[in-house]
Amino acid sequence: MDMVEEAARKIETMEVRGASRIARFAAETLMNYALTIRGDFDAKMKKAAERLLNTRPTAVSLFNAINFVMRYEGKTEEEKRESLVRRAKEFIEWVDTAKQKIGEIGARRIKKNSVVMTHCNSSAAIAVIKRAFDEGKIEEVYATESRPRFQGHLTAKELSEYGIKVNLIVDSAVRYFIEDVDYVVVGADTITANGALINKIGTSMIALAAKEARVPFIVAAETYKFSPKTLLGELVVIEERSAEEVAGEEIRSLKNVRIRNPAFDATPRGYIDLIVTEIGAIPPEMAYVIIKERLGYAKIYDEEIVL
Ligand code: RUB
Repeated sequence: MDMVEEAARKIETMEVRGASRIARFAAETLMNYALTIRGDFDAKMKKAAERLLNTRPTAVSLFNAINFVMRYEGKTEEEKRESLVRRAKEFIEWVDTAKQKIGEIGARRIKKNSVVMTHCNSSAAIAVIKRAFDEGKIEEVYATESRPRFQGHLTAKELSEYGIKVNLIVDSAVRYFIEDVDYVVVGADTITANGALINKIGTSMIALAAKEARVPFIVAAETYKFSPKTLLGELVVIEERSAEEVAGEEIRSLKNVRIRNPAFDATPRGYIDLIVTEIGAIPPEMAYVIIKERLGYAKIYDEEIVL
């Protein structure tokens, strides 16, 4: 369990972060753990899966990854192990190929000489930007710093190393610059059955500014970011992280001050022009179809519920 505990802590402390990376890492961890254990396979795997699932609550990619891997089959322990490893590899392959496809499809929606704004650090959004840049369509990018964890710095670094000109701005400067922007492209932690987007805190404010300025708002999201749970009426849990991420002791200890630090927010579907998935660019209204046809929600919930 040491291996699982160590992995869980890496997710909790955000050493491994971003919805896609977390999902891939969880699948990889379950696979490696399955290869090391002997005896009591189902119970040990279930415990490991639960530990990983309880690390961060918002990104449904983690739930989808774990459910995908844990639907292994087999009678003997060896058969189960083989099946689990196969499924984990299949999920990892899904993650890796989806990104490239999203880049290709998303880039087609970007016109020449475009300025793109992005928020936080999304591997899917970056795939679109890089591909559009390869096709000579990107003039420059506005990247928000994304307080309090400054994931925007990672984005600025990655794009800069790729040769893309980046304007790094504070989150509150979004509306100031939105008139200079042709598209907003962001990633997703979860997309609900009714087409709402759950992503890094501040995303919904950017969507508001984009709508006001008539700037297309594009979401880059693999199909494993869609939430089968929301179809059954479950609400997405928004993670609230510690006050220490926001302010130092001097401020935290003030008598009448309470620091709030939600890590994500919800953008209603009316603010979203397009969701670029690996199987096509769709309107948010099609979220239900993705959940039904791609994720097999009935299977997960009726017969094969794992967790
Ligand atoms: C990361 C974040 C990203 C999405 C999508 O939040 O909100 O926009 O996870 O990323 P955190 P990707 O840093 O708190 O994990 O497209 O890479 O899955």
